[in-house]
Amino acid sequence: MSEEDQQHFLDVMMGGLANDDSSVGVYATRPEDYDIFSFYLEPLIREYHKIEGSTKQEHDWNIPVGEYVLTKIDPRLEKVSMRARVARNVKGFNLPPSMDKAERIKFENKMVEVFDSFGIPGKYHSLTPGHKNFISDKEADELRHKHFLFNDMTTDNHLTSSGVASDWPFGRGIWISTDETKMIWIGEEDQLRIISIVQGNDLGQVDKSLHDLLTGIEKSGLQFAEHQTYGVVTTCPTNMGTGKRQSILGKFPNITKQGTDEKKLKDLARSLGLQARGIGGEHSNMDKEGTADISPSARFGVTEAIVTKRLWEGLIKLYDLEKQAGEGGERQNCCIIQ
Ligand code: CIR
Repeated sequence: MSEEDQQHFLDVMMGGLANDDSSVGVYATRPEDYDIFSFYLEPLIREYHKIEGSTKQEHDWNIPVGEYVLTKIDPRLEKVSMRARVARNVKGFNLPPSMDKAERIKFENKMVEVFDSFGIPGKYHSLTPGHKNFISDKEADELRHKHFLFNDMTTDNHLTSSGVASDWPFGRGIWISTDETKMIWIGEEDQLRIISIVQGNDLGQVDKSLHDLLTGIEKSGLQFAEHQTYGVVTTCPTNMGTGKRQSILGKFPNITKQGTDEKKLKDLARSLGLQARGIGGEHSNMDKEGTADISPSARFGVTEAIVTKRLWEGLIKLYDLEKQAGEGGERQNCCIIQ
């Protein structure tokens, strides 16, 4: 390996080297890292997404509306916060860990041109000091309170040590549709996080909303970075493939013993191919009601449609375990994790 590549490899590993609590511990700094360092990243990607043998990423947005309806699991799940997002990075730009301040600002301005012309009514809010759409700290906090805007990235050691959070808050912001169901993050872990949040009970509705937004952006002519095997290129290898993460915010007071035993829910979720996070995202805590963000872990080797199906099937099992835990279910739960 050339000296330059050795330096890049160190950059890729930095998040893990600096944080003992890393679960993955790497962030790609440029799309080509996935080829240059494939000796390391390929096994990691296949292990995380549980891929045996060789698989090439396929896409399929054919997701039924009216089928994955949460009230079928429990009639009380009438109004649930459902979220789906895809991570995207744009061809011709470095990935966020190795962007410099000028590149971050250039990228943000390129996106503002897209927002001005892509035809979905909404507004861009910038965190970049001096930007024409700049919002104050107070306004930013209000957007965080509504769970729209991402947190101050400098509070996350994984993001600071890897360079993802560098130059904060330059080149960062959020576009929000007028009806507040669609949003686009600029300059977080990926250059773009394209998101839909719907309060309701039909998982297919949130997919439809997200796909409409994604298609709108694609029509603007932006070309996303794509890998011939791994699908969409993302900063964290856990998002390679579809880049799609689909979740609901659910309450699991019985499993978590009123939020005091998060680990129990995380372990159960893992055994079902799901991930349970706190409501503030990766590495955040759950509340006293055991409110957790539940999503399928795999994004590579599955299509967008399969991600939704896996969430649905996992939720059926998880809510059943929650019910059992409420019925003094230590007995039943004893046999789930083997
Ligand atoms: C870790 O290794 O724990 C962090 N780098 C985060 C890994 C999970 N992926 C993510 O947030 N996209």
